[in-house]
Amino acid sequence: MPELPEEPVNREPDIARLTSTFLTPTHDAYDRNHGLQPHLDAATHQVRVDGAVAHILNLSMANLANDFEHHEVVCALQCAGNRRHTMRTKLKEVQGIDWTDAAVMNCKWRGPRLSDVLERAGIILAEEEQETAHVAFACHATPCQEDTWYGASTPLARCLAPAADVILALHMNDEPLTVGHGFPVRVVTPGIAGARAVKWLDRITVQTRESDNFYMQHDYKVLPEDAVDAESAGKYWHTVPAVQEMPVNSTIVSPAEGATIERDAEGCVTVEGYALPSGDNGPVVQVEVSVDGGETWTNAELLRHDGEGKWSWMLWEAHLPIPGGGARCTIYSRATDRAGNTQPKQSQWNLRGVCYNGYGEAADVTIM
Ligand SMILES: Nc1nc2c(c(=O)[nH]1)N[C@H]1C(S)=C(S)[C@@H](COP(=O)(O)O)O[C@H]1N2
Ligand SMILES: [Mo]
Repeated sequence: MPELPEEPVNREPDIARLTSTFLTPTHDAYDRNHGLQPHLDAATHQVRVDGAVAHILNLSMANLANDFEHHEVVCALQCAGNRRHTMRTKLKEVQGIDWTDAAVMNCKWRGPRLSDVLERAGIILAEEEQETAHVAFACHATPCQEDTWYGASTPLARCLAPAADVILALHMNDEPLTVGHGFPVRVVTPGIAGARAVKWLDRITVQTRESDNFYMQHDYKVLPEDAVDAESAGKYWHTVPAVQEMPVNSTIVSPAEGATIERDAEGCVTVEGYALPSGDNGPVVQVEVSVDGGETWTNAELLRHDGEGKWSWMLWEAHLPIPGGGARCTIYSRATDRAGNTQPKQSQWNLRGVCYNGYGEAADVTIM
């Protein structure tokens, strides 16, 4: 495996700061890297489109900027390991970076639609093949910790559907991409785990199978509960599907776990957080909050913002009457999306700690 000269950049912002704005400013967006960040030259960089296509394309950044209509999408982009800390502390130890709840960003992206680029290349697969084919995305510019390149893939059907809003992003929050977030071009796959949003994109391949990159085949999978170490996980990597769509989720940002808070003049406390829809089932239509261990639930107010849509997160706030005088409580949140998917109290433990979507929780809060 490649040995890197330094550690890749992996960090998440302060959660209260992150949720203080609907659109995440670029400098507050989490960073997740399996290798060092390459500094690419937009003047010479190209994206090759190949595989089962009639015309191989070598697209310069000028081609991507000028030859296709540009499309804008506001979407939540989250690491599949977001909330891993909750899984490992509530359920059982897992392997992976100890992300809390801020490995998620809600940004505005702009660039050509992947479906338009694929249309220009011309797919040459039979209809039955198209149903199971994938579009593989790759970055060969920098080696990773577990592979010599980074890659992922997403089903072709989704990449061809204009409504799925898969784009080759040249802009993030109205500015050219920063180096850290994939300059000069990255894939943005709304509703799908961040691992598939390949940065520093240099190749798009239409193929009948998934990407064979390490991070597609041997990571980012919800392994069964009896996979408890590398050895017992071994037999599952080839049978368990790679994570694509992320589950419905919510988290409590304030009050923080262990906090002591004052009730207001009406004897209420304010609870705040964010919520995420599952896959393409957005937006979130309801967030409920409980201050009595899940016995009774009260609807939170969903805070509306310009630019919101089916792919974006929802910030929410609830004012709840609650006994004071030093009483201790655990506060829960649970979100429901447009398709009726609701968070479970706890979700399945898995070795890599991905896709945790149990109730949002602020434990041990003291109410004065
Ligand atoms: N080339 C490349 N693309 C990548 C990665 C990477 O390590 N290399 N990390 C992936 C993962 S796991 C996530 S969660 C997102 C993180 O995007 P960000 O760094 O812009 O937050 O990028 C994805 N794209
Ligand atoms: Mo990730």
